[in-house]
Amino acid sequence: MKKISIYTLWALVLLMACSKQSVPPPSPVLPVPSEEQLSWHEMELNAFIHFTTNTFTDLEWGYGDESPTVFYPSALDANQWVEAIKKAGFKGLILTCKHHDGFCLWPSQYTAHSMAASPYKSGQGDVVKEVSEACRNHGIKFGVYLSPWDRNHPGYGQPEYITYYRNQLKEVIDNYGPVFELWFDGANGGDGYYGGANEKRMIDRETYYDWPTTILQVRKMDTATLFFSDAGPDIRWCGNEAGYVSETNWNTLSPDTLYAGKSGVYDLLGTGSSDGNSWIPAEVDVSIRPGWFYHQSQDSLVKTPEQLFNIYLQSVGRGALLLLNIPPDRRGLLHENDLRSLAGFKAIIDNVFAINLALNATFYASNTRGNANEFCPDKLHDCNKDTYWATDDSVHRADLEIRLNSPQVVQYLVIQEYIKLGQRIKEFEIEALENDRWTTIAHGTTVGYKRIVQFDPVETNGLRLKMLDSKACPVLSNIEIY
Ligand code: FUL
Repeated sequence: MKKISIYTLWALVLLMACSKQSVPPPSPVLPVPSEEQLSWHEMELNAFIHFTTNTFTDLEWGYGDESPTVFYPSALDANQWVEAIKKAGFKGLILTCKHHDGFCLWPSQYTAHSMAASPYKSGQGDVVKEVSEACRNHGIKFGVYLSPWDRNHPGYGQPEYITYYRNQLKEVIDNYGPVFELWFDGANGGDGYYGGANEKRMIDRETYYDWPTTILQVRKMDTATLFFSDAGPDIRWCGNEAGYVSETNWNTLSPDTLYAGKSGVYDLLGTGSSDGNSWIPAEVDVSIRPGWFYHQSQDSLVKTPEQLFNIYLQSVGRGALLLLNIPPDRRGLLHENDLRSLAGFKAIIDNVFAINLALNATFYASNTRGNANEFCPDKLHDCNKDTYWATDDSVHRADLEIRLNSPQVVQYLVIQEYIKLGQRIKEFEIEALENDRWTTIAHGTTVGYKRIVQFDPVETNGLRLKMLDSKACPVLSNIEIY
């Protein structure tokens, strides 16, 4: 028999070690999010600020004939807004620089219907500047709502208005950018002042704005800006203004299918579609008050911290981003009642998610990709969003068992897919170990960026996440237990 030399043996050992390290990562399930969309997902909580002449006229939709002189906040303090939302855990702020009434919160060179004609700071004021600077100073990302519908502009409905709108977009981005998100409202066309015409003007929503050209214009100025509209292209509306996204929430959607069926648009916006050809995640916009603008009559109707937490679970907890509107009052300040609710909301979040029991738990997986260390279940509680557990390609059903050191009362399981490689999970179940028996305590469908599953409190020393169906091998980056 031929002898194996020490060198050959050494080479074999090396080869085995290398092959162990070289288990290939899962191929992405397309489409996947862009870098900007990934950062947007991680923001989770953003604030919406509705503020304009409506605040002073007690309206929700100004007709467009409001005198700029009505806009007169007595104690406007953008730092107060930004400090409050930052303290409550928000990462971005989107300001209504112009709502449907057409009044501009900055001194636009393209219209007289702006701050420059208001008594605020004797016509020298610039709310967009104040807010964008406060955001930058406090590390909050600044976003812009610029209503496509303009009930003041005489040219609305004609091509000249599109030029006006694009000029204003450029003006706002040039002067106050960077802008992380541009919010294009779907409410469009109807009656209005229109420079004194006082008539009804309807537009063809599909063609009038020529959005692709506008979007290209902005992309040339800032490649990082994300576009929100009903159908994207970067962020979609969740289909309602009540504070929730569908329990089944795919980040994927084929925009051209959205209006094809005529019915079910709102449902489709809520669910997305598992076979969608674009990554267009859902944003849940909802107001802390019944109205989008401040009305004194609604001071007692501010949502409670508990209601806000519920909204959080049905938006962020279902893989969407929550855009919570908090409208400043006539002083130009966030009202005390709203501040109280925000602080209470934050306190609930801090309290519920205070101690992550998964950190010291032991994880077991029914399958680990290539038995490789880099894909092992320990990656699920290593506090590193760039590592993940994955199964072999052929495995689309898998179980994760999480053993706690001692019995604990638990009520929430947080699951995060590693969405850089696409959204995969279609259905899952959660079991708890009670008196040595596994009992099903929750059932769900999609996961996505984040899924917070709330169940009846149960005392247990073990949970099992059963992934029942997945588009491809499951790839999870994080698990938390509270
Ligand atoms: C709607 C608008 O008509 C409301 O006034 C508000 O701005 C809300 C966020 O979007 O479509």
